[in-house]
Amino acid sequence: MEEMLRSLNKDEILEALSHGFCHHCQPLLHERIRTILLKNSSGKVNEASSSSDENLERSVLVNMPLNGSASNSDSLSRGLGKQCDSPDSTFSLKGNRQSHFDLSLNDGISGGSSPENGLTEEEKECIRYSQVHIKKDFTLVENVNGRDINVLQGLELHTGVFNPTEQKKIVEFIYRLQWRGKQGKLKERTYSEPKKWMRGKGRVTIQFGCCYNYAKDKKGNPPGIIRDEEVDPLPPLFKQMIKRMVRWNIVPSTCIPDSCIVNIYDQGDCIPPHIDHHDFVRPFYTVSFLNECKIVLGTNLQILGPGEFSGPTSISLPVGSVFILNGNGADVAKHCIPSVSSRRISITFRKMDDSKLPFKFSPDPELVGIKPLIFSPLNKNGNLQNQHVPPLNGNFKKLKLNKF
Ligand SMILES: O=C(O)CCC(=O)C(=O)O
Repeated sequence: MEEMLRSLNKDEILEALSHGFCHHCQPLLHERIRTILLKNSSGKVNEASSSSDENLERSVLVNMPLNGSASNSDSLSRGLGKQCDSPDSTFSLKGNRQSHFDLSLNDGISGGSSPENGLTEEEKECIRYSQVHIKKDFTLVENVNGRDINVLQGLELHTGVFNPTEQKKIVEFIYRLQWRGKQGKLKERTYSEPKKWMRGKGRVTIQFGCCYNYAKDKKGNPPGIIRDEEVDPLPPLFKQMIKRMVRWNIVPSTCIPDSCIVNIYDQGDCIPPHIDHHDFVRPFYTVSFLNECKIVLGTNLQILGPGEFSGPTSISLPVGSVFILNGNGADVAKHCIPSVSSRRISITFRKMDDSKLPFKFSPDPELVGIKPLIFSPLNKNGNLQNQHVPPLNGNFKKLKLNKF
């Protein structure tokens, strides 16, 4: 038995031991095993394994290598050989500790972080960014108030933004949050789970930055942001995700999110048809994890039964992708997630309207002034370059990466 366990990696052991456990017990078991493994490997509990508030924060106050610049393959093909300028090369590096929950931009790149591959962090970030694929041409023409319009105008799907290694870190972190919510270690309005466990019952939600009411609550508060309720602030890992999305030109620097909702959908869970409340400005952004699922869209969505919704069109949301809702796609079309066939997690990041900020809210300085990567039209000799797509396994040393 011991021999057999030794032959498995950590994830396989976790999977084998927790298979069949309910969604309450699985994160708890994961957490316990991880703590034992960390204890064994370091002789004492690693800071990332502790579940105290302070250590949870500390474990994610980590140094994300942001001193680089990149382009996705389209802009690289327009601009490869051009200099990449990083206007915020010194942006907000906090602490030096490496952590289990660090998002490192070179994760998953062939050759990993070994120094022999000869790539700088900037070059690795270029490669990662070049792997992001963007789709913006969603079309569904519907007649609205007597006019034919594209009700999906404004939607964008960016795939490959968070790679499998990063997804795993983020999901593990979310399980830890879920566990802490269950233990009553998060603020009361941060964590909520549906009372009844049946198909179409809803989903677990974890809110950061503001308390959002989906429907009139028992105190009579209307739907929207409840300004006098407090929830926990955005965790550092989620801020790292936001920084990446801004740097990679996914999130405009004019609309940097200051709140988010984590949705944990167990099998059968759903979110009914809705248009997001205007207490949040547009655009807003949904990142998907664990399992691909379809988001159903249209001006007229049908409720067929518990968790069963239908509509004129749907878009598949791959894991690691960022789906942007803006324009008609956010405000004319409704959207919903019908009952999922297997567990899925999403994080929807949103910026609050200034006039709806919670009374005790103060902007997070780490999220102020993040700048997107910029590609200047010159190569290292000051000449314009030929346009070509970067060789992903090729020599990125050709790229001259300037820092301010
Ligand atoms: O889970 C998703 O992809 C959608 C979430 C959503 O629509 C919401 O939180 O309002």
